[in-house]
Amino acid sequence: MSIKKIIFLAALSLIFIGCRENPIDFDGVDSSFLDNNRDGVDDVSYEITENGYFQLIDRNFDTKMDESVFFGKDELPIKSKSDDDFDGYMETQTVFKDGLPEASVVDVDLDGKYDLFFQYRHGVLLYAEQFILNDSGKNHKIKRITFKYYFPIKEEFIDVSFKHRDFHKNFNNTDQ
Ligand SMILES: [Ca+2]
Ligand SMILES: [Ca+2]
Ligand SMILES: [Ca+2]
Repeated sequence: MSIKKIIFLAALSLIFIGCRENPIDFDGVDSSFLDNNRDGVDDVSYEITENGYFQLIDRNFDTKMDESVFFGKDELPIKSKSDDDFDGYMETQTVFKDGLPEASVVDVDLDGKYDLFFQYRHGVLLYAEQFILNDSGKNHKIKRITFKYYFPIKEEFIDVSFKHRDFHKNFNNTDQ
């Protein structure tokens, strides 16, 4: 962890204890760590909530935020939303455990039903699932790809009778 990040986190702790500023104002502080590509435009910002803070990131430097990570008061990430195809819509959600990604879902067409699911082990991608609709409306399939070193090593299809909306419907998606 960089010295700047440590100073920032210390400042953040003070904000939790005392007066709250939202979004955080870094005036008078060296905030170059908010400018990932050093073009003079900040790509990272922070917003404080009752239970922690959001880190908002513009990863492709088009000035539009495309990843929002929520951190608890212990500074560990809890969940994130992201726009991983950079089309302006946040289709991907991830939950974290012990600071590492645990599972992700992607709602490809933004209809409220998850289409892809990713399971991680210790933050490393273990398998991915895609819900495949059957034209008849029942006996759908799940395509599951297993990974090792992020490389696909196994592909299988699993017949399922449940509806598309039930595909990983228990995914942790509570808003702070
Ligand atoms: Ca920048
Ligand atoms: Ca962006
Ligand atoms: Ca998107």
